[in-house]
Amino acid sequence: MPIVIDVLHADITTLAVDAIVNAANPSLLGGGGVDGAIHRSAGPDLLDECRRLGGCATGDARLTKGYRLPAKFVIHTVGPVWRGGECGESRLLESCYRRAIQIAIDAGVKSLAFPSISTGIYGYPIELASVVAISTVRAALSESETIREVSFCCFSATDLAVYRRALRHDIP
Ligand code: AR6
Repeated sequence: MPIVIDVLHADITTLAVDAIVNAANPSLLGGGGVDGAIHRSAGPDLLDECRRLGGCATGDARLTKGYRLPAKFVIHTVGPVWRGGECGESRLLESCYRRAIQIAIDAGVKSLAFPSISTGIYGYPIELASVVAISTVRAALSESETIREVSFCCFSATDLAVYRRALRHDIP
């Protein structure tokens, strides 16, 4: 069966997929942006589980349950702060997508949704980040026999247009 890669305009906390990815910070104790929205929707048990994880390095990821979210799991990853592009940002962003896919495979996830990691508060230009996101996910999926659908969940119409363009230009 072919793997579906799609782009959505939605609030990621509303998606009834097996796992959603959170753009977290190294403490894993919540924050603004999509992280704040996920913690608000999941409820306080998510914060309790995150506390027990003891943080996460930039470029790495951790699995928790989804609690009150429609998604069964949350995969928390820590994207790089954009510092101009010469500080290993693209390598770290690739690592976020690769680690999240690996954790999803290990958890038996079939459907997975990503926000646009690092492109909000962390300032990574979305035109560059979307290309990294799509090409890394496509490459990582070639090693998966479980994942059937990956969605890139865009929070604004402008972001959606950028991702659609990047998806068209990426050569499978
Ligand atoms: N659904 C989908 N996408 C969303 C949502 C949502 N509900 N809310 C925001 N976005 P950001 P970062 C988009 O700032 O840049 C937190 O404080 C948003 O429009 O959430 O990785 C963490 O604790 C943007 O396109 O994450 C860290 O400290 C994308 O999600 C820091 O922010 C990512 O924006 C991480 O910054």
